[in-house]
Amino acid sequence: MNTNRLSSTLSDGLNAQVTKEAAAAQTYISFAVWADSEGFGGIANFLFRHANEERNHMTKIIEYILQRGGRVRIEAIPAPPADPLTIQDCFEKVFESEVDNTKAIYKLVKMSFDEGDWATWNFMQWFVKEQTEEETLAMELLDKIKIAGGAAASGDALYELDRDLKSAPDDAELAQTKTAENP
Ligand code: OFO
Repeated sequence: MNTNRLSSTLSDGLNAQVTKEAAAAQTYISFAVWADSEGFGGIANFLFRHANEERNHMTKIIEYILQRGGRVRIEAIPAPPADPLTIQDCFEKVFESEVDNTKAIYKLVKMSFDEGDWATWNFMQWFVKEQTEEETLAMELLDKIKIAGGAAASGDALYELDRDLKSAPDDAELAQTKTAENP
């Protein structure tokens, strides 16, 4: 008896997303290693923590596929992109990578909608919200580097940014999660 509740299209799509989340984790790790070797331990710490979030996303999808009786395929992870040139370049690449991942998530949402697979559609809504948070977080990084002076940021400004990011929260607060009592 076939107990697999995922279509082969969605199974392929979700498995591809498993690899994509793993690739995102590798990208954050490689940027963290780069930042650390450039002397930015606080930024490295932030990026390492974020790599763990990406691994959690990967695990979340793996668990969902298994829950639905599907087959998980663990595949090769593509190599991370080249090292950033500057902290600004690093944050720009983080933003681009998040937008790219958001597009992949939206495709899965559309695929599940088109198939009427409401369980997967419902599961994917968590990722839609998460990607909004991640894009906001990446935009905040870009704002911070802009305030620090962008590509021409001084040593002092970068020092402060590095110190702040060491203890910055991993999640961005979304306007939609605010309430009148807790604005
Ligand atoms: Fe998995 O959220 Fe970023 O990419």
